[in-house]
Amino acid sequence: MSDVTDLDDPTTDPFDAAREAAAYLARATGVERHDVALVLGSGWGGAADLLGETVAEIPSTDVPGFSAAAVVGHTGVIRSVRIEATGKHALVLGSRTHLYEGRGVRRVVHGVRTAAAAGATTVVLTNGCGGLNLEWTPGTPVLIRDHINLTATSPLEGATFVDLTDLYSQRLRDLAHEVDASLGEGVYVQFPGPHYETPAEVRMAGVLGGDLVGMSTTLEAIAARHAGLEVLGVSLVTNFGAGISPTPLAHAEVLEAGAAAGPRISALLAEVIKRL
Ligand code: 8IG
Repeated sequence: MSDVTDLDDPTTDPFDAAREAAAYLARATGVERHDVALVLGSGWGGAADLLGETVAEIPSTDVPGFSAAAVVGHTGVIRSVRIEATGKHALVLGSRTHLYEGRGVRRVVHGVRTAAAAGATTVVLTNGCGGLNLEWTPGTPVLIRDHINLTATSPLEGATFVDLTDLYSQRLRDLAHEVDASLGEGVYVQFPGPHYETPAEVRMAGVLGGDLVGMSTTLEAIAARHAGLEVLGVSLVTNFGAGISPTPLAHAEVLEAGAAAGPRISALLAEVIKRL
């Protein structure tokens, strides 16, 4: 019999797969409905610890359609957290599938679609990225105001025309600014990766109107909007984009900057989610 959650099978409906995954999570967590979803990127691993009580932890590989975490510093665990202040339930996706893993765009957005099928109306997409602004030293969180998708692909299939004006909710950005008025905002440019940019490509991103360069988020944001979710995007600038600073990029410095920023971004996430 065919597996309705096999995202590699072109006859699989990815929304059926997401519903299956959501049903699995409801059973495994005992939480019927999750209100908000959080996707944790590079440097954000510990940032969900202040949200509230962890009700359940599920290895993502147990959930239909999910694949193992591929990046050091990302954890392949899905957590159900009860938010202390509101009694709402958050689904915390500790890892994501990146486009550069080559498993297809359906897998990249499966987490977001699963969150929507689980009842979420809001998704907070976080990432670690390179910054073009010299004022954003490594460890600075920045709100995503808009994006430029340079992956040459879309999570949507067929004649699915979705309006992406205000993709990154003004309401949620205002709310984040209530928590931390000093937060900057920027345009996130997604490159396919897995290599970092050349200095010329970083300059190009700037000429195009970009402020942040990374390898995730835009495809998930598009899928989230299509699924009816309100989107908040927050980047942690973990390094200057190539050519912006004279120091070469290393994954170790990415992890270091993330760790140093921990307390600020943890409090930021917790306070924003309390206000949803
Ligand atoms: I962390 O400088 C992190 N992720 N594309 N460029 C791109 N992705 C990143 C970078 C960066 N830093």
